Amino acid sequence: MTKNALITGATSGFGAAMARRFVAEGWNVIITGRRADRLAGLVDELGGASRAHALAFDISDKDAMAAAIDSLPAHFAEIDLLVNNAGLALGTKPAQECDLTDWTTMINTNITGLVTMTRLLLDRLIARKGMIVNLSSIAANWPYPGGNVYAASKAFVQQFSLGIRCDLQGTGVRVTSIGPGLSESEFTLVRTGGNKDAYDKLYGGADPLQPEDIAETVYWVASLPGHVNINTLEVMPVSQSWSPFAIHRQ
Ligand code: 8X3
Repeated sequence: MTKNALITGATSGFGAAMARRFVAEGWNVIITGRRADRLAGLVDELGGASRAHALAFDISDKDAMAAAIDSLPAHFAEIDLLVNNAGLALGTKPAQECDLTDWTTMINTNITGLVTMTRLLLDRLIARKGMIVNLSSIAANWPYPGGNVYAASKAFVQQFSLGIRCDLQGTGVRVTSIGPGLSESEFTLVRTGGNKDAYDKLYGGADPLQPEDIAETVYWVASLPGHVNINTLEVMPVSQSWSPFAIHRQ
């Protein structure tokens, strides 16, 4: 029986790469995002309505999300895998210079949107003994300047994943939190407010992770035998590691 994966934030980057990877392996996908035109283009690319179904909504709009899920055609209504990929970072400034609206937007998307989508799909996932893969970040475990609310939101994602694993014990539902490091995608253009120079500088000579690398990781996690649960996983490019603690001296 063909399996269905619902992937949030699938209009670009990790989400679009995951959709391509899962469809290539015979899964059907429900792809979600705000930009309906991009989703429609991806549905076409993935083989049309028999393989992919688009749900366009703003992840901070709970009613729109619930209505979209209720509208799923029978062919896509049973969900074997939820990939909570939608998320964003806004800004790299120190906390004392940050815009509070940016912080609220990150919390609404990275935390509230993710828990809402999870709650809305839990019964369907339990019915299928399915799986949840949440996209966290290395920022969940390793603080860096300017990470502030973004990093904290990703720590929430990681701990929420572990917490719901406890609650779901006995249901057969698997839960994984994946924390990518430096990755080349529109994520950085969003974070820097569209600053292409900052984008080029960040990735220059760094050989960062590509969306296909994370799609491969998610596919691997999802294709392990049903009794195996990867709890948390960090993935970095080889070029990235840690720095010494910062010490401010008088
Ligand atoms: C962001 C990862 O390495 O760009 O989730 O800070 S990194």
